[in-house]
Amino acid sequence: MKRRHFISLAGLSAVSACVPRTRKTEDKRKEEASNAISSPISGHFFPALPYAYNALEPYIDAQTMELHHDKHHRGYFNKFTAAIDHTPLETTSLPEIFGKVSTLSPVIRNAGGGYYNHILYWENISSEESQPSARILSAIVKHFGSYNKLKNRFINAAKTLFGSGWAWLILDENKDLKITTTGNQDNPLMDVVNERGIPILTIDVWEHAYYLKYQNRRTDYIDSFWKIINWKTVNKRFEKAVKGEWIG
Ligand code: MN3
Repeated sequence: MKRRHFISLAGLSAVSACVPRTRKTEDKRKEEASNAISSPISGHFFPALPYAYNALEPYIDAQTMELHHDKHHRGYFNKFTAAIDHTPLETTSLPEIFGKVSTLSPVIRNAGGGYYNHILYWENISSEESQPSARILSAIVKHFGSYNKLKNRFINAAKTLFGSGWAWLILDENKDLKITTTGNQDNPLMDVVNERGIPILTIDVWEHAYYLKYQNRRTDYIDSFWKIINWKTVNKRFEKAVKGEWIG
């Protein structure tokens, strides 16, 4: 139940979380499948990367992807499940946890955010070309004026965020699309942030997401990110959000 709930929250489907999007060897598939683990207590699930480490070259390099997924993201998952397993939170859904995170231990906020945010991040980039749906484009024009204005504002938000954190496109409770940023591993589902909403698109601008390839050139990384957005996933998240799947 917990895993099903979480997948629904993340806007993923069981199929898209498991099916590799690029051709790879059977050994590679087996190795990556063995990377996917779940907590036997809470049922929270650490998914394998949905493509090969090098799938996003030259935009994001394989070494960054491997370290980012297998070390950073897995570390957040391990810390989060260690903090909630054998506590009343082991049966609490992620949106419920995030909705009262201000009352919980900082490790829940930091590791829980890191666990959830990275799943969205992997899923909203891809080597496959895709396009915004007509429905999200229409909402983008309504709220931002044009696709290019959304792009410029999102890139600028990510570029100017001071320190480590994330930039987001969200759908708020009034069903308005908004761009927002969060520090550290906070996300828009948390009761500690100023602008809350359902995540539609996100970029990780911690230095570990880009420093090996781009060093201090965060803007170049953000420009590359924009070229590999997986609009199929973003379109799906938008559709779920407009149906009233308001979380938190
Ligand atoms: Mn990261």
